[in-house]
Amino acid sequence: MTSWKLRTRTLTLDEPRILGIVNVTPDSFSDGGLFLSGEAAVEHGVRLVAEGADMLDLGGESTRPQGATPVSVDEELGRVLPVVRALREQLPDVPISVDTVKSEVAAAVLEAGAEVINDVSAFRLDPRGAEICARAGAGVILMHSRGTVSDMATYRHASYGADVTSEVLSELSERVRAAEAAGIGKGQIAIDPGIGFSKRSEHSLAVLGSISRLVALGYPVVVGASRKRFIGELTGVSTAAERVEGTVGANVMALALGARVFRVHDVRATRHALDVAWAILRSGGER
Ligand code: HH2
Repeated sequence: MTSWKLRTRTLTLDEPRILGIVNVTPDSFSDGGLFLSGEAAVEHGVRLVAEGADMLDLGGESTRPQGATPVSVDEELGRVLPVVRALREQLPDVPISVDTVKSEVAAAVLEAGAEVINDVSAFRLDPRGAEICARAGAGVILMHSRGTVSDMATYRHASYGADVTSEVLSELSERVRAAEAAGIGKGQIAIDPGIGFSKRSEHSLAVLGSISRLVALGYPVVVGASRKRFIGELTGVSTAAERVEGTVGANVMALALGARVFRVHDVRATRHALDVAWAILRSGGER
């Protein structure tokens, strides 16, 4: 898969792509409250693009492991819609993705110019989102998770047999089939193993280590390892915002194993690392 069809354009994937995270939330696990005002969020997005982000992912509802607080449609829209509009104006060439599980939010942000809907439930929690994305021709990220917004990043549903990746693959494939049945084109879909979502560290490591099995499904693979708990556990860094080196290591490995889109908070470090890793991979003739 060398490209990904978004709402009004196509993103080529012949080089690693970085999705910079802009959390317009009071409670996100590593940067909650930092960019809650619209102005701060826009400024942050502009900075991430200057640092090398190819796209921006805006989120108005956290899924934090300590139990996220679900927000209403109005509240979520109040957070993200002004930021989508302002970024469209200031950075018309940068595709905007919105991280939401609500079809009403998806409809409004697509109308306002978003190119991608990033649904951490892969339209499991609100299947109407798939129809809305199909009608708009939007790009979608279908992420593997189990449970609700409040508990999907906890361990409540983190029980797997010996082959974690097979279970993730089969649950994700079911979501891909549902999305395609709703009318979303194959070329519009990217898939994401959902690092840390209903997964203990050993589960996250297992799916990352076998990410080539996701790549083999034929959809672009997105990885969201940024600052997550398994990195804290492996490095002993308890403060999430200080996990940049571990994040870079995870993303470089995921690139080597075939992932092409990297959802990160720390754009500058990731850009430099992925560009160097990619140059090495290409010089060895791998793609
Ligand atoms: N992880 C988070 C949120 N959205 N989307 C995709 N596609 N993949 C991910 O791994 C992913 C995601 C959690 O990270 P963050 O947005 O920083 O935190 P919070 O959910 O607390 O806002």
